[in-house]
Amino acid sequence: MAIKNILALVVLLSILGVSVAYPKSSLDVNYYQSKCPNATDIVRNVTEKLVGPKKSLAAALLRMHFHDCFVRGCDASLLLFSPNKDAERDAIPNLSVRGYEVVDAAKAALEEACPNVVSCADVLTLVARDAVAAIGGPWWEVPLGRRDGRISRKDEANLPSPFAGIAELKKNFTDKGLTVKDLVVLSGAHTIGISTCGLVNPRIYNFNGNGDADSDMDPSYVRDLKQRCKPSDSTTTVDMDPGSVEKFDTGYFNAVSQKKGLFVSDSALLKDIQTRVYITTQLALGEKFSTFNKDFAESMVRLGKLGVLTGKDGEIRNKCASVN
Ligand code: HEM
Ligand SMILES: *[C@@H]1O[C@H](CO)[C@@H](O)[C@H](O)[C@H]1NC(C)=O
Ligand SMILES: *[C@@H]1O[C@H](CO)[C@@H](O)[C@H](O)[C@H]1NC(C)=O
Ligand SMILES: *[C@@H]1O[C@H](CO)[C@@H](O)[C@H](O)[C@H]1NC(C)=O
Ligand SMILES: CC(=O)N[C@H]1CO[C@H](CO)[C@@H](O)[C@@H]1O
Repeated sequence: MAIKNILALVVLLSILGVSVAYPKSSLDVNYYQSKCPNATDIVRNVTEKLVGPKKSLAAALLRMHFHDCFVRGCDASLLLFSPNKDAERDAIPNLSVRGYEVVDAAKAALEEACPNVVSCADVLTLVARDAVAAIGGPWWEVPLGRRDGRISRKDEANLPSPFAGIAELKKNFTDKGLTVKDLVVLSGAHTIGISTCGLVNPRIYNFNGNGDADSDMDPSYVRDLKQRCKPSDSTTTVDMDPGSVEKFDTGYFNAVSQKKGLFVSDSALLKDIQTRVYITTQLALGEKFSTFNKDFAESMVRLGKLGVLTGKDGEIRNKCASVN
């Protein structure tokens, strides 16, 4: 009877998803301390060396990490290269992803110091953190121990759309286990970086089929954008936080609050009470007392945990562009 009860309990716990004998391995900031004690310093040194003279790479690397994590989890699937052009990096949202060379350089330096130890998924997560810090943005501890995936498929590269409204964005983030606060905080990443005109033009030329711009945009901002983005031009780039594209600050929230958010998905943050209040609160606190840096650090740690492979899952790739 006792044994039967214990068995019933074990069955019940496993139904509830509680693992009895094998606790799920989790990430740990000290994961490489004994395996490769210099790992984090090596990544930071390489990242600083490459991002220092080319600050625009910081935005590219931050976005690369986001795109990796949103598709199949943070497993470096975005870095895999396919000669058939059918991997994640070949999907439309990835066509403008830049900075692969920084990840490759960091990985190469790690392979010199400790071969086959540090995953590309961890390298990319660290590089994104170090790149943000290298331009004076926040710094945070990165839990480590991710392993690399072996699958990367173009048709799975579903990322939130820049034309998405607030309900869709909230759903996209909460479906991943992130919160509405994570949505507004992580959207603050658009305080750095650029976009191509191709994604902006539908919003400033003929948004509703009547030749007008989206009325959620400030008219003077629309005029500025039209100066830079001509209707037939999809490749010229525009700053997402005009005037401070390489500075990690609350400038983006200021722009959004003035109806100068570049995408529908940026303006959308004014259409939900929670996201709007977050923005107005950060602006009221001012640059000095804003909690944005601290909030960003916390949300990045959560983003970096999406769908990670740990323990015996996946592999440690030798080269980030190909499976072993
Ligand atoms: C909320 C949903 C989001 C949407 C719809 C969105 C959309 C976009 C789009 C369309 C671009 C321009 C790409 C191009 O021109 O090809 C962009 C750039 C960028 N995004 Fe997002 N994004 C979102 C969230 C995020 C998050 C969560 C992060 C990071 C934590 C991020 C970081 C960036 C950065 C840094 C850039 C500039 C890239 C560069 O300069 O190369 N975005 N985003
Ligand atoms: C870590 O880096 C330092 C400084 O570059 C070096 O002297 C030391 O040998 C490295 N340690 C290991 C275990 O590789
Ligand atoms: C990182 O760079 C610093 C400063 O240049 C140097 O002192 C340190 O030895 C480097 N660390 C590693 C592990 O390469
Ligand atoms: C976002 O939500 C929309 C609407 O439900 C859905 O069509 C789209 O696939 C979602 N995208 C992501 C990245 O989850
Ligand atoms: C930067 C980068 O590697 N982007 C790739 C995205 O996909 C296109 C199409 O396959 C590649 O040409 C780019 O190299």
